Amino acid sequence: MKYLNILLLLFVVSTAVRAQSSLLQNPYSRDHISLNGPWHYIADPYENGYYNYRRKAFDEIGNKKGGYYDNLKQNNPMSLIEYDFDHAPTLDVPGDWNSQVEKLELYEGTVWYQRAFVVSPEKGKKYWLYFGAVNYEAHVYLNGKKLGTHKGGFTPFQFEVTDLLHEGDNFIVLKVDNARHQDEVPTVNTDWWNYGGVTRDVLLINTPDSYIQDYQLKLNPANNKEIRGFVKVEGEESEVKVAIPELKVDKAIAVDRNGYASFAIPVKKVVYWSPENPKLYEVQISSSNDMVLDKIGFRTITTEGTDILLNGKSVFLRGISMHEENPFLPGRLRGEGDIKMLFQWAKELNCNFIRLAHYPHDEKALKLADEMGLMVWAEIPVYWTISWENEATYKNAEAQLTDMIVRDKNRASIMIWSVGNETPVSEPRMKFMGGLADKVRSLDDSRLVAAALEVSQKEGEMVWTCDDPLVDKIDLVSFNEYAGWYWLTPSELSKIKFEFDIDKPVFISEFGAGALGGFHSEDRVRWSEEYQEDLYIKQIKLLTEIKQLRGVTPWILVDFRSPRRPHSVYQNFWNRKGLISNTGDKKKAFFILKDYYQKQEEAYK
Ligand code: GCB
Repeated sequence: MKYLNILLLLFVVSTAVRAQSSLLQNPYSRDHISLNGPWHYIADPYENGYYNYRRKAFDEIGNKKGGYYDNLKQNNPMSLIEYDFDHAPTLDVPGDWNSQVEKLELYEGTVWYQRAFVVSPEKGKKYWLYFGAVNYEAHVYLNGKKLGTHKGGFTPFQFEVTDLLHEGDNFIVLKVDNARHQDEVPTVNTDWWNYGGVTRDVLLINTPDSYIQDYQLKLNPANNKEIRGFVKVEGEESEVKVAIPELKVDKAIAVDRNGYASFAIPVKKVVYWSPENPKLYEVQISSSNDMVLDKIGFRTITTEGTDILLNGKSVFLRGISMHEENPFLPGRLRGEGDIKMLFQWAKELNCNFIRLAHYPHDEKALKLADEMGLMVWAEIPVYWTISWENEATYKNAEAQLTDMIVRDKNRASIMIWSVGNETPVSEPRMKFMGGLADKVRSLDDSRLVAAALEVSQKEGEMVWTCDDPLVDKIDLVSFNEYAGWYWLTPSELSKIKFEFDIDKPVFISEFGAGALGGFHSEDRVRWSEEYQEDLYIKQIKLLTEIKQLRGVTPWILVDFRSPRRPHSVYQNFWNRKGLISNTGDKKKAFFILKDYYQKQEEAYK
């Protein structure tokens, strides 16, 4: 009997929560209203709004008077309601809470968000609540009803809400929890601030009842005179159309039983996307009653021996790593203007490539990279020591990887999917990371697969290499090395060399040194701009000796906040490896790298 009750309870709980629907491709091109702006919030470190005093979730016991998601109002002066969203302060969405409210700077735990909105839902349409990203775990309620939960702080999720919207007044309540846990992705230990909150846009999207759910257009990696792809529709449709007016493509394609229309369209004169000419074509995808517009670039990226070939031509990736953080807030980037600021700095540095570390950045960043001509390394937060043997952790990482690829697969700028950063070699980790690399290949054959691995010393010599067995499964010998900072000093760099005996392009995904902007020292002592400058000079010398080297993304464009960096004189909870300080000033090393990149640009013309 007891088991039956538990089973029944499980049934009630699971049917009460809606399944998340497959992500709508290109949400911004759909008819939508923005739910950005001020949301009321209540910080709830004890999760009072979720559990009763016996620590039972109100959700599960069906108690309608406890959960904050009921958003009760005190209409009667005698009633006892111990929260009140309408009089609670507000947080801006998008935005993390740490940078908006001083008291929440170091807070990790639950914050409730609430906002009201008015709609007039139209018959015959479907409605979707879309979240660009919420860090880390979100429980979502509309008009008091639970839509579901989502884990992962950097990927989008959505719920269909057609039959839950009211004519007129509606309200959304979110429970957002950014507590760190060992078995999550990322895990408890990182070198960045754990910014919590609704950090990206919230949209209420509507589509026709039968609608275009997803699509992809790309060059056939083996034939650059053919555009391949698919359109996926939901609902009764027998045909879809793909049009690229500038290429005179206008093709009707039959939809199969599963809603897929696959195509291979020959094209004659395509102008290929490249950093020098980031050509994007307007693409129209339409069904009998739906239409989505996009701007898509066409290019191939492959490797041949130690070369990386963009549209068949050898390139050198003049890159820089960056976090999704605005040093002036300081906090998560809050919009296109913020993203543009970072990308323009990268352009000033003569970059043609950016590493969006260590997690998927805002989808708007990828659109901007497409437009600005910056090639991209995109990554998931499989960082340092993940719980390699936990099946649920793997599933979580794989889901984040899949969502990133599904979201961004039409962005020509993305050249490389990275499955993780500095993960320690072991059998279980090999299985985990190898599984992720296989997953990428099963989802996308038009990009390279990589990971930021670690450097290794050859026995008894001052010779360094990367002997991580994961190299066999990926396309680059890509690794981080902190010679001159965590080991050796800049002046000792002349004693070492790098050697690689594998026929793949070598890519250095990180090197760097910390410098406090404005701190100068003729003796080039640690934390001075001169130390960092010297390290860049010596590193570049070392790099030029690696004949297989095809790119670098030094660490990092701008100083960023990190709880791992408490030194009160030099750090003050900032990682100081930025080439630009947290006040936006360029440090001396910026100009060393800029100069090197200018030369590399000439060399690869
Ligand atoms: C690394 C990590 C990066 C850190 C950096 C550092 O290897 O990949 O996330 O911030 O080193 O500054 O130590």
